[in-house]
Amino acid sequence: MEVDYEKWITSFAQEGVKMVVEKLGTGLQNAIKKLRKAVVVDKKTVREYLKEIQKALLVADVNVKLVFDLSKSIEERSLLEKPPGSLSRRENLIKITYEELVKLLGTGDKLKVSDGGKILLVGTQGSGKTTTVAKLSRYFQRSGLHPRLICADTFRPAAYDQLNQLAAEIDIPFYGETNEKDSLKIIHRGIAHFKGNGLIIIDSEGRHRLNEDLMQDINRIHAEIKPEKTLLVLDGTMGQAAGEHAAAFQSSCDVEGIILTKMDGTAKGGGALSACSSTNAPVYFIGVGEHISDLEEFDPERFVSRLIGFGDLQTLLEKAKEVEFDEKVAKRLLSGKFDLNDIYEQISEMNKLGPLKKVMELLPFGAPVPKDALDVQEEKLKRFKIAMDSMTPEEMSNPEMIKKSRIERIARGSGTKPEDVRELLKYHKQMKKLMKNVGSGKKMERFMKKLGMGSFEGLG
Ligand SMILES: Nc1nc2c(ncn2[C@@H]2O[C@H](COP(=O)(O)OP(=O)(O)OP(=O)(O)O)[C@@H](O)[C@H]2O)c(=O)[nH]1
Ligand SMILES: [Mg+2]
Repeated sequence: MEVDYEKWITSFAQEGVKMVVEKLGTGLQNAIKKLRKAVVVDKKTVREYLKEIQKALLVADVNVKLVFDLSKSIEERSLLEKPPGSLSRRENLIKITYEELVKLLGTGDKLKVSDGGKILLVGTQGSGKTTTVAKLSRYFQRSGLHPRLICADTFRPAAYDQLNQLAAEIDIPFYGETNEKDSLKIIHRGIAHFKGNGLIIIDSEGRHRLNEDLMQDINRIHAEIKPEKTLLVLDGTMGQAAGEHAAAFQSSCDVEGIILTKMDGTAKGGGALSACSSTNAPVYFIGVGEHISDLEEFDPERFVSRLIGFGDLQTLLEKAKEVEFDEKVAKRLLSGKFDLNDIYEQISEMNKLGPLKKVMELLPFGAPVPKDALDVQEEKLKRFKIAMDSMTPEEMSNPEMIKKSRIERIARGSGTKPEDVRELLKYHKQMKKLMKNVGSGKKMERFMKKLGMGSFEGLG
């Protein structure tokens, strides 16, 4: 079944990054629309599609080299990789585009910091550091940490008042000095003042990458203070220059993460992509307004989904994922093993894929599933999982060794009943038998062919 890409031009975009999504997104979505209309997907179509993608990225201020690297890897992958499962070449091309864009933006992991640590914010003049220090401190405060702010900007006279005022607004301890010119001294005294309590967030003064003195100064601060995290605050409206700026900060103070600001304004988003690629650091947050609450956690997958049109992209990705899951099960079958680890994985996977029946439909065996295997309720499966959490690795891979005393220990340890454990063991036995039977049937053969795994000789 073909996906209706036209539906992709949606208005689901969240207020915050609407502009970016509109500007960068429209071009990408148009490329996809054209791809959909193409009669055949041959080399020429792929090349034209890539040209459209390049154009969209360039218009959105993505760095030229990056654009070419990106489209090259999309092209290479689309030529090399066989579309997974029932995905068409067209769909696979879009899936690859999505994946390459996500890869560029980082892992999607959350920023990890704790009380007792220090965060240093660096960035160019007016990029939004001071505002972001306040936003971040509120964010951390809400997640149960105890932020403390230090103003280390001795350059702009109003800097002290600006942060002091913001800190007072959200009731967060603040340290700053108005008569000291050496920012390093202020930081040291600030740290002493807070006696190592809480999470210290340091606001530094704005720097231009071409101003050697200032860059050396931030390098000195970074080297001496040794913050747990150094975050680069980058103006999202910056465009092509963002990459160079980010690289300059990277070389002077090991940027470990990026916060993109002003994503609510005229940002085209391309600068962000360029900056990420030149620092190799992930974007953790985006600023979407001037208020303290205008900070969002950044999720690359969601962001790129929005860029290239959410809607059916999700369906498409799930379609590919289901196949990955099928493949895993099939490989286990080929190896002749099927133990509790597989059941555990199936249950965990189910949360993502929906109810058991659906998972069963995906599995290669189709019809001959015993009714009571299908009727195992999700509630029960949850208990199975809890019971398995109390098993040793040996028990998980050799369920046959689990006899009476082990059953009792597992039930006690997991707070389940011995009947649950026994039922789980029975379920495993049933499934294993089923797998074995189906593993040698015609259906399996067809399934393996579908996966491009060829024959499966050697399976008993
Ligand atoms: N619309 C919008 N404005 C922002 C955002 N973040 C910061 N600003 C505005 O950008 C301007 C500069 O912000 P600051 O936080 O003072 O920037 P800075 O990096 O500390 O500036 P210097 O200390 O002079 O280097 C202010 O007017 C902020 O209100 C954002 O996410 N969206
Ligand atoms: Mg400032």
